[in-house]
Amino acid sequence: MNITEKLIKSHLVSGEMIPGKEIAIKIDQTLTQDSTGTMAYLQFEAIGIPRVKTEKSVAYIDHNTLQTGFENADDHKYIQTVAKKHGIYFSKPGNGICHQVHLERFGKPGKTLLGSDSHTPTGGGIGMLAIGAGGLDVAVAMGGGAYYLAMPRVCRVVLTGKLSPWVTAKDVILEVLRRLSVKGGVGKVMEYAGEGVKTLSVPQRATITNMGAELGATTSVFPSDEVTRAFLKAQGREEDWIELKADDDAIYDEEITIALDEIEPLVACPHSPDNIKKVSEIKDLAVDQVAIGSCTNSSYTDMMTVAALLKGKTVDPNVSLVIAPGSKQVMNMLAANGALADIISAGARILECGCGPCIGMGQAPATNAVSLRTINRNFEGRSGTKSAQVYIVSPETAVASALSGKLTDPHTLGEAPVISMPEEFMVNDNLIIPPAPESECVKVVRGPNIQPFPKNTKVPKEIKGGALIKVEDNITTDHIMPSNAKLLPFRSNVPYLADYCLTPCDPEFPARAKKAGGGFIIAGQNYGQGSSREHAALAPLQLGVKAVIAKSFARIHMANLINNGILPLVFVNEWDYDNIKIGDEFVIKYAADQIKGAAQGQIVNVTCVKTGEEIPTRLNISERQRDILLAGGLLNYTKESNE
Ligand code: MIC
Ligand code: SF4
Repeated sequence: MNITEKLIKSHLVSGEMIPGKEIAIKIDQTLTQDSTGTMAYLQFEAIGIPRVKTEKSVAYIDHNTLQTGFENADDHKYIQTVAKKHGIYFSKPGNGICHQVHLERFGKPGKTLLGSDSHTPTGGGIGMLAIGAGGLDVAVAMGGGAYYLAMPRVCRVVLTGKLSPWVTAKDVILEVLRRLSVKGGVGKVMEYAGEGVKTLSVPQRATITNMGAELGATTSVFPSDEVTRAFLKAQGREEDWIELKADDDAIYDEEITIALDEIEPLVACPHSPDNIKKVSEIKDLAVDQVAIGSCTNSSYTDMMTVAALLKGKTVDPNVSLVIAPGSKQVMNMLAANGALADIISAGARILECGCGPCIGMGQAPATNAVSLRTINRNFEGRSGTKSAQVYIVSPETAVASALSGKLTDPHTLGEAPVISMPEEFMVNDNLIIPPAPESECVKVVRGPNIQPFPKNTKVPKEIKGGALIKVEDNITTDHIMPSNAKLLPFRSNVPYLADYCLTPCDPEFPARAKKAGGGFIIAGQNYGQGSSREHAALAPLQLGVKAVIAKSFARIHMANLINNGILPLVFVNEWDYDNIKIGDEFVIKYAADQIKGAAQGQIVNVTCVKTGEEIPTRLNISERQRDILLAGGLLNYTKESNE
């Protein structure tokens, strides 16, 4: 067996391990972050299980730590108290980005991790089966329920040779994205193998598995070997290590080979992580801002490299360099060994350990500005400035460019510094609060920002509505439910957020949807790529959206739609997409029967009210998902099953 099969087999609860078929796996660990966490815990409370049944569940506060008003602080209080009551560890604001901290302090090779954040696969860097999901799926997993997914195909990514100086793990994953695109990983686990693996440290591996999310992959995984062991040992948790490797005769569904020594510094150009060029190809691109950090590139070794490159130099006068170390552990170590002073002296602006600019929480670039970032997604507008041009680069390229004022290949800096992994990390978990031993005495604090979330009802006889909006290919959840410093504080207030739903595509959409009393969204390929935010399903639900008809869907978003009782219909004939106009009225007759038939592979017909013509669609669902849709969502379904 390959590693993926081993991990799945040891956690399999039901289903057959045949690619594409639905399987259910037991979840050992969960993580949430604040922006998806409030909803996940409200849903967990609605399920009504008193204490989590996982081995370890952790609630992180990392996305919105600006606290520009009471809203956010209220959310944090709610999460802290709800976590304490229900058996969940709480990582306080300032302790760092969930994926970085989880890797450092909690992740264990051989375990499963379900996180309400699309970059949860970061844990694959230490041999976990780490998957991103919607908040409701995580809530169910916290309650001891299995996680359902389509058995992935496994793509073996053979790494040969070793990276040349100045070439980084970021360039490796950008090369994979160049080859496979943002749709290239859909339905797959990317399993890394080959002699190149042992040349990569855990943080490098984690950079690669983190950005597997940008391929649309279910997850990515590395073997757990001596490198993993050394990392865990340095974190004071060698006992958490187990070896994990593929059998010699393991079979894979696909294979690609990446020669590490042939890769050059790469850059993802606006506005997609797969729009890849060589750094050396782009000449004279003046840079206004450089942001180093995010869950992809904020490890101790990343930051030490940055410090070594900045030491004794000065940031270009036209560049604002902002740096957010990924965790308190990293920041603490940089402070203790003097590297932080080198960074500060060079003129960098130090931000709190958290997501920050990556999710548009501050540091929005100027109009038309060029911003180089070490983040993982550069979707239009995500930085907080629609006209900004965001390029994704490695920390090395980021520093070289911050010093010169234009996009610069780091080779120009001379000899590359050699940064080794520390033998001991500074371990101090004083920002992690364990849960209360007894739940009864803890009172959950709910401020006024905690609003009820929309709930769906059983599927009606007929589903009727008009085409409310028509959008193109690769629409991201940042389009569907934008996130920025103004909106992030309202993640526990769906009625408020709904007024911003899909506004980057069409500012009139929320008003139109409300006026019509709901309807249908018409979309192109890969609809809902990017974040796991369930709000991209909840806000449409709030506006009365009953179905999305698209050419294809991204995995997590499709699951979120189903979990909230919204039909994700796929056009059988792509030309039907071309013919639909905003305002066209549709009806899905005998909705329940058609949904039942869809689980058997039958077509779902959407009838055009005016012409009577039928648009054939598919609803690619399992029998369980059929029952979820019939019940009007996972929450109703879970309650019904518990009755
Ligand atoms: C992101 O990178 O887009 C986020 C913000 O971390 C999201 C979660 C969210 O929308 O809150 C993700 O990746 O799932
Ligand atoms: Fe945070 Fe950015 Fe990572 Fe999302 S991608 S978890 S916003 S750092």
